[in-house]
Amino acid sequence: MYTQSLSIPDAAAAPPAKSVESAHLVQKFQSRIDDDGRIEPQDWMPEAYRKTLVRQISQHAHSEIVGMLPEGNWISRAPSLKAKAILIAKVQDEGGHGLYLYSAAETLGSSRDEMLAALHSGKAKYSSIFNYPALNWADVGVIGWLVDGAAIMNQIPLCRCSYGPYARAMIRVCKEESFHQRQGYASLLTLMRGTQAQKDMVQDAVNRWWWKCLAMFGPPDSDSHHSAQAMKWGIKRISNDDLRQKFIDATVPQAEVLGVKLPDPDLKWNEARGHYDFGPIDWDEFWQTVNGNGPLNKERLATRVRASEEGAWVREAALARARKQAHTGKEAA
Ligand code: BYC
Repeated sequence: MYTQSLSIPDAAAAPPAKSVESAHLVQKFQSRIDDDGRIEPQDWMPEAYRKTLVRQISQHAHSEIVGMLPEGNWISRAPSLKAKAILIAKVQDEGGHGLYLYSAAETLGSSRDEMLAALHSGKAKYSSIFNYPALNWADVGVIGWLVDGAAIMNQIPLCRCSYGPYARAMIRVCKEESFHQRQGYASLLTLMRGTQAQKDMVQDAVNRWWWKCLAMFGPPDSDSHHSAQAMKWGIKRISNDDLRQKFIDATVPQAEVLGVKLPDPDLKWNEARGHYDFGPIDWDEFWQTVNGNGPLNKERLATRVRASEEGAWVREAALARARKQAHTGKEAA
């Protein structure tokens, strides 16, 4: 799907950056974006555009594979065989999203090894939300409903991102995320039809995840240092604050149907704005978590590093087999 990466000229063959980034090329590039065209891997692009995309797409890929961990912990404890099968499929989907996204980032000339090394060393970011624990079975449903729900809200506009491979990868990711969101909601509906203890468990999970999901959309627009340029380049189509508001507006009626209370005393419909007003988000806590000091940052990273080390022999074996096949293929030809 992403073999175009192979046709990217290598650095040695490319003319010096300064002469390449001439006004003419920049103007042609920007006009294509302004006309809602797509930039493809073999097209000329400013170095800063390429770097921004590698940063965002690799962070996104890391979020998918770190995002497998909180739910993955519940596979062995799922309350029924059916619930276990659904959860395994969902966690596997997230791994698949990571693969599409690493592949999309590779078309920009960044290798998967480099991207994973940045994750493992703690240099690269991934979504803040995955540094919180999934404490009970209701958390698994709430992650589907709210975390995947927030993810879709943020990712639907990325299907129109100016960079072709990212936009195309997002189409499939969004279809699968929508399914995840619905299965999470369905699982919560089941619990809400159960005993008082089950209802309390759902409410407790919603109380713990709600504010963290609102922070997933990123800092307020006034503090979002990448937004203006990302919007100009057609990477971001809707701002952090506008997406957050859309998510809240869409989620309040879902919470009413479910029968849970969203933990915000300031949450109320504002007729004049045509939106729900909501209370202040704890941005100090968000930045603490983003900067490595959330409840589970160290544990999540250690788990990924261990998985990578323990899987090294599989990668080595696959490479040895590929080399052997290439060699035998050559002899046969
Ligand atoms: N967590 O200038 P801003 C999923 C960082 S996967 C951590 O607004 P930008 C799922 C930001 O990186 C969900 N860091 O940045 C998976 C920047 O720092 P750097 C992941 C965050 O890029 C499995 C700084 O704050 N989705 O849902 O314009 C199971 C300033 O921010 C966060 C994506 O990755 C955060 N929440 O906007 C279930 C979507 N927010 O890089 C579910 C693609 C901000 O300068 N990414 N930061 O050091 C995006 O749309 C954008 O990158 C963001 C941030 C909206 C996240």
